[in-house]
Amino acid sequence: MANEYTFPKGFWWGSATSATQIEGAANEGGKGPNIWDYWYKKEPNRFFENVGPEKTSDFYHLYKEDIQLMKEIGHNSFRMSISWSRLIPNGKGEVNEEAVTFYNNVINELIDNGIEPFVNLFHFDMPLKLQQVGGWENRDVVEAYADYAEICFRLFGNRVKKWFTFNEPIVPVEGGYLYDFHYPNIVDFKKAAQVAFHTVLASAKAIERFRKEKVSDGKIGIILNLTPSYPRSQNPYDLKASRIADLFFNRSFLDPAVLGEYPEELIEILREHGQLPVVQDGDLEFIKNHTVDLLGVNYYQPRRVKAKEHLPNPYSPFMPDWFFDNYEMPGRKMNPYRGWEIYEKGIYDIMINLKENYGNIESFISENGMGVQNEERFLKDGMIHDDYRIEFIKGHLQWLHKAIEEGANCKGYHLWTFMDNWSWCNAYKNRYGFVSVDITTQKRSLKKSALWFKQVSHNNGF
Ligand code: BGP
Repeated sequence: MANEYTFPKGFWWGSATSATQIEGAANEGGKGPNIWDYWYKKEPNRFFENVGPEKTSDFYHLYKEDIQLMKEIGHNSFRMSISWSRLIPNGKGEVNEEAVTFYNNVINELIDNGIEPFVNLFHFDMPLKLQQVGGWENRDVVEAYADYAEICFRLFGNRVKKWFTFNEPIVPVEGGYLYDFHYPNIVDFKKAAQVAFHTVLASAKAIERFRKEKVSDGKIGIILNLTPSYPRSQNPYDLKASRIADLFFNRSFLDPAVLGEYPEELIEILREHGQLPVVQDGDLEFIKNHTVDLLGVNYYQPRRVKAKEHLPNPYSPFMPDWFFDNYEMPGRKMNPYRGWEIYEKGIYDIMINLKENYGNIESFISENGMGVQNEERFLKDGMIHDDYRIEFIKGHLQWLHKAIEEGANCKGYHLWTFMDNWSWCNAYKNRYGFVSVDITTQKRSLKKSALWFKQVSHNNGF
């Protein structure tokens, strides 16, 4: 049967993961502690059903088996991250040879199986030793990160051709410094702004090191969670609120990473409210000269926004009068198993925005996915029949296809995620994988969506 939707030749089909969420072996192989290991010990009750990151999906031991499954379900590419504290247990200084062997083995195994490794350097997992000196609040950590990045390029850059400096760098800012859902659980806007700025600078520094290393035919990018922001109405207050949401949650990273400049309006707002971070001479020029080659877009749901109504916001200890409120638009389509909105057209809006306002930078969907609680309820004859996930992916791919037809420079689609895994404070609450994992036995089983995706990848469309 001919495809109704065919994607460009060589489209990247695969899935995304992160080290802390899949590797397990948190206290093995010479790994040093990161903030998740530490915070879990300190406050286990912050984690769903008190489950921490020690074991997760045990990719550290089972990677060979997992890579065979990736191959079986048609992956031509796969995103992983390197755990900074596994490679360099203290964050700086000595490199852990066992980690070098592990990542070499994984990278080689992927390549031997025809799967291109996409490697991300930082997915929320600050080495504890560096957090103890202030983490991203401390400018010295920016240099430590650039050194770590350079070590990775040297060790693996002869085989890895797609690199990413950060995954969703806004999340540690929101979680750790505004809304109290990540360690260090600080609520302080000024610090949040400093952390955000240092992350942008760190990304630029890693790009400088990458270009110096001249990783042949390699590209370096960043992965951002872009949440298109839609106002409740065309009333000027709602419009302004939506612009503020966009400036803070999308453009604060997107503009410097791709265009090399912060939006003027964002700087003005920060200045007006006395929240500008400390910036040293030359920093802005440095950022300007080190923009990304490639952009990963994580898209889960849009942001619906209304003007601030001065009501206490139960979700947020951070709520200055000049910010915005989230708006629960009546009639929006919801994922009944996770509670997030499903708005497939958002993916199209993002791509068209990149095409029109960001030089049509080369991009791909680096995460998109549907979390489901108690997914065992869909188990039938030994397989999870996740038809809802197939519909979810299809709906997004249709809009992505339309954007590509209209000229968007999108090169691939990675699902979040390959296999059910541990997720930050939610632990195993929401399942997202193509592959289900029994967390007691570690047995893997393909879900129905995995078999469907295999066809999609094989036919380069559906
Ligand atoms: C993204 C992160 C992933 C993953 C996903 C699902 O923002 O990049 O690491 O956690 O969200 O999150 P959750 O399991 O909390 O629904």
